Amino acid sequence: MATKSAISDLAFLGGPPYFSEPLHVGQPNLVEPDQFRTRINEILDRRWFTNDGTCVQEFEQRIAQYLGVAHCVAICNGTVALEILIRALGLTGEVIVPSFTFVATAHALQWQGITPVFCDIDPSTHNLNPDQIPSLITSRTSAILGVHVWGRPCDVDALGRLGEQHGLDVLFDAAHAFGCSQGGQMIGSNGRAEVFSFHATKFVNAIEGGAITTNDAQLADQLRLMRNFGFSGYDQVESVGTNGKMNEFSAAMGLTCLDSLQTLLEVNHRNDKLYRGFLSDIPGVSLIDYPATERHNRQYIVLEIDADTVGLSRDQLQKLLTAENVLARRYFYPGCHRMEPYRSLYPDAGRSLRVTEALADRVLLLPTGTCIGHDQIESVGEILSFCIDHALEIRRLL
Ligand code: T4K
Repeated sequence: MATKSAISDLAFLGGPPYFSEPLHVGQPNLVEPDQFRTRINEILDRRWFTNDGTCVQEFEQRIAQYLGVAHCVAICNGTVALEILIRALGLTGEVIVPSFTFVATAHALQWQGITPVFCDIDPSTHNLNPDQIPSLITSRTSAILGVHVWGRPCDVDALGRLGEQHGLDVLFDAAHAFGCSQGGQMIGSNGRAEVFSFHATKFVNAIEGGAITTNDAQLADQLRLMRNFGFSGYDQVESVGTNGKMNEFSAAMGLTCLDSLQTLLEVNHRNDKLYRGFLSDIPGVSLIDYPATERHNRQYIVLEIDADTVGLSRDQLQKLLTAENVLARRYFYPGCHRMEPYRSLYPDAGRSLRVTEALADRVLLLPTGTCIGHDQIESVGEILSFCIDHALEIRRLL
């Protein structure tokens, strides 16, 4: 580690990087590698690698139980899970969705010829603003797809009411929200169904993985058929389907993470508290809040940077941190509507997405998880403070 006493010590300005190894946003959590190895050996011995194997079934049961939902259908990743759900619900035409989300949410719709209609968000929750939705509903609208961004719940009641009033399906992208609650109930039972991601970077990871959870038995049956080419038995195909199956090795990783769930929660909450302590006195830098009465995974350390107060833009801060090997990220910059193909297809979308665009310029994520501890978090805080204390001089040199 190299300490900073003058701005020429900053790695961006030629000094040595503070950290010799990069700190990532999203380095996978694996607390008990030996448990994973044991499971892998058992899978190898069983010679059953995919197609609704023992580990996948256990993974589904444990998730359903933990979330208090009737059905969990494991899928190979969150994106394919969204695609399968969208098809199973028979969505068509247009679907209302935030632009402030990972691009997979929009792609899952566009991939199936459905137009994502981007809706602005509430600046205090970063989630869909229900007040903006009625003006976006047309005769082609078939659903509202909410995203629980950072695991903070959408206003599910308001979205549900809008769905009822306008005859629209309501479904949720809960990719960030495993282990989070809404109104005291674990996220997983809202709307027609909810979709989780268990990508390697997620709170609970299955290397690549996803799941759809629902209380609708008929829908769950349909999802199971669709993820397996429509097969209901040997040589028997009921409907068009795809290959969305989760394999046993992924489920083994998922189960191993579920075994460590309590530790993962404690580590993330500890890190969140440490960051709050080390960053609390830095003017212009605020860490987003989580509802105090809800359960939350604290998987993301999300800062909002007020460039005017800080004296440096979010992007300048990101560059300074990256040079020190703190790989801070700008999720979900620049917003789906400013990415292709949406930018070309809907060039005017930004006019009604003012909050999204402003937020996309402010948000910066810092590393957390089991690969980072007290000293590193303190150092990240010190680097940020140092840069902001010297903002004027640094800006002249950038
Ligand atoms: N909906 C929402 C709201 C989502 O956020 C996502 C996924 C989805 C749907 C779709 O679910 P999946 O189909 O992915 O299951 C990452 C993830 O790839 C993506 O899963 C996630 N959201 C998104 C928010 O973040 P990137 O492009 O930022 O990931 P990447 O590869 O840069 O990894 C982040 C950091 O983690 C890197 O600095 C390196 C480190 N890393 C990563 C991997 C994979 C490791 O150290 N080891 C690893 O194995 O998208």
